[in-house]
Amino acid sequence: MQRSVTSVIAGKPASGAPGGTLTSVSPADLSQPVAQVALGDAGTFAAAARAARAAQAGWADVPAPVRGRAIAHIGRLVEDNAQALARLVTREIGKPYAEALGEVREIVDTCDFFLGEGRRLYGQTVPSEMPDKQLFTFRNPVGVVSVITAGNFPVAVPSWYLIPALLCGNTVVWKPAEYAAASGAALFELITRGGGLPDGVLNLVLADGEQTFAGLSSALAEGTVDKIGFTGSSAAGERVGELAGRYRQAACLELGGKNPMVVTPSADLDLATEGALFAGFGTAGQRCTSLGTVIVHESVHEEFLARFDAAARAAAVGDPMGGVLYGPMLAAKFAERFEEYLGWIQPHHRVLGSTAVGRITADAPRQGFAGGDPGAGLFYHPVIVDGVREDDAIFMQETFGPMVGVTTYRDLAEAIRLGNAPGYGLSSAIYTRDPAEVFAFRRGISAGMVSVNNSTSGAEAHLPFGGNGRSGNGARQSGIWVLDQFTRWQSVNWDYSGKLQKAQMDVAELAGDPGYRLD
Ligand code: UN1
Repeated sequence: MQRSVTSVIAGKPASGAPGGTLTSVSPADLSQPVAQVALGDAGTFAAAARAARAAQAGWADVPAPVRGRAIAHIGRLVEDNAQALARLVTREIGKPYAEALGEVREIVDTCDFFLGEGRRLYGQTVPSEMPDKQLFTFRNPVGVVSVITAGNFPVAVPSWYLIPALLCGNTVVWKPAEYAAASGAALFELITRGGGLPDGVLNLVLADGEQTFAGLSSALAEGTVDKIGFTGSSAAGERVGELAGRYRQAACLELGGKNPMVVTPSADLDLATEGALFAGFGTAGQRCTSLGTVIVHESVHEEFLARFDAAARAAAVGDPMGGVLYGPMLAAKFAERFEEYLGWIQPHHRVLGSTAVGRITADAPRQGFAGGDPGAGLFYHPVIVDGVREDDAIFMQETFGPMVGVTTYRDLAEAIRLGNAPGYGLSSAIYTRDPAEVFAFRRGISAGMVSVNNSTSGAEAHLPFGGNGRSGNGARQSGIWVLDQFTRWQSVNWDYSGKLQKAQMDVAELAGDPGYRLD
């Protein structure tokens, strides 16, 4: 079945396609269209921001517990449509079905967390330094939030923004990845219908990156966007952050990663191998939390490498509707970029993990490929690149795709230094049985997220999620922490003494006896 999807502004599907049309195709079989996408342009984005602005005051007036109930209904509707949504995600971006179901689960988890927040959204009562005066804090919605998301998690990661932003009383313009437009449009329907959202509270813009940037620029100039949430590449995020800064805004940036995994001499090597396999090659290495480089102690390097190689060779790659470790690349542009990363392999590297390097085809087959003709889709061999050095591009840059570098270390300080060297700071992992190593690693690693004896990927939906350095600007999503992204604190002081009491000046001081000493 082929769908038609378009932008939706103030509850109305946009007519025409000022940004052109595209056909989203299944990356597992490029001959299978998934959706016809009518793209908007900068004007579409700006119009959506105006609609969101017009709806914002009304939405903020809806009591927070009522908004929380809307989130509850959204969660139930997503749950009741979980299989259909997961199937669509698998068809559109090639994520294995079991993972797609997990992704949908992450939306439900997010709704479960925030439905109760509608009855909290706590402020504080704070004592005053003067009598007959009381201090308070309130959380106010920021206003209009513009959310721009990637397509590797086409529904879960958007929900991390949309659900708390709406709960807090903001209205939203959401621009999903255009190559995952059908999944985005499906989530949009589930949220607006499930929540019974008034028109304009959530608006959908389907557009390419440049038109979105232009539309965002003009919306900021018009004053119709108050907050930006962006998940995508570090390069694009830097542009968005710079633009936001011109309007005195701090965007919530969730960018790339070069996530290290340290394997120490005391590590359970079977567990570390399993973790590295899932972290490096799950989702075809296309998570921002995917494993970048294994930093393994030189004493266990050969043994770990042999196990990791064997596990990668044995892993099922193929049809994402089957029980595979990974399927195809998300879309053609990711396959093209991955080919560039493969070009970074150098003669000093030892390449392992599969029967060939590059695209899986009849001429470069993968032993045990799980599916029909691999050439029909964008399937790539897993690549383990041993012997990466600090000045290698493969060591320094994110290589979005099924590629993992391996290097060695002598002492933990060196492992931590290597883990931090690329300058990202999203996720990290250490495999060890030594608690002292766990805490030294936690303290030294620059990452926002640390896994102990676990994969770099697969964070739970209610812990702070986000990174430092090239991975972001320190913003955190998820759980209670994201509330600071979508609300602004307002402090109130209320003096009912009937006179002007001046802070810091009209404050009583009790006279103590500072000279007193015990005998
Ligand atoms: C991403 O790739 O942008 O922690 C998000 C994880 C997932 C989310 C990844 N829960 O791997």
